[in-house]
Amino acid sequence: MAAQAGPASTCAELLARHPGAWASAVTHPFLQECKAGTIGENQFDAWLVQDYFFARAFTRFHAHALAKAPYESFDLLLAGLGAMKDELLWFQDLIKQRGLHLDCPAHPVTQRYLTFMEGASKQPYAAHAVAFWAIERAYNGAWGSHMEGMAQPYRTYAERWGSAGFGEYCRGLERQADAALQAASEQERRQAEALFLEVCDLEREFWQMAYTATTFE
Ligand code: HMH
Repeated sequence: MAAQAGPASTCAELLARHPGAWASAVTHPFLQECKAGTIGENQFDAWLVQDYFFARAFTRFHAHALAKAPYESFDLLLAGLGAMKDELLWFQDLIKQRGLHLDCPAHPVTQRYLTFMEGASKQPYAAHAVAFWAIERAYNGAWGSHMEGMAQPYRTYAERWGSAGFGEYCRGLERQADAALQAASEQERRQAEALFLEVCDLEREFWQMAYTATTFE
């Protein structure tokens, strides 16, 4: 694709323009070590608890998106919200099974992600919808591309975001983000591109945070 002046006008164009930023969001030694089965329990547990904090805030971000979305997107977004109920219960069960406590604070990286989502929730819909797609698509890419041959129990966990069904959901999010970008002003598209790049950074930092966790209780 030829480089164009002005901000990207589709999600595919965002991915094509920023391959390095995207790659760093979806590939990390954390994922490779889950695949090999060599990830430390502390590292995995740190990810699990911090991602539960993330998922709680993402549910609010999702609800804010629903509140702004065109009616044509309700079916997709309501199905997604229903799946969040299941996801939050999944986190709670796994945290209990692994004997983890939730009385720790959100890590500064998680906190930055939570603040980012609060801010993005107040942006025009096109930017919010692009951030939403990027967040879900990042996990689909990250877990999905490492899932083949992944050691258990991580393989089962990876299914949550790496499955064909989740991939289909991400394509739905992409379609509705593209529709919003079509209708957006240049200024809004610029905001969308900036949020996309922030998601890439935050995803990379989130993996790194879990990977470098040395103690967790
Ligand atoms: C950090 N990014 C992070 N956690 C998640 N659960 C997702 C994306 C997908 O919802």
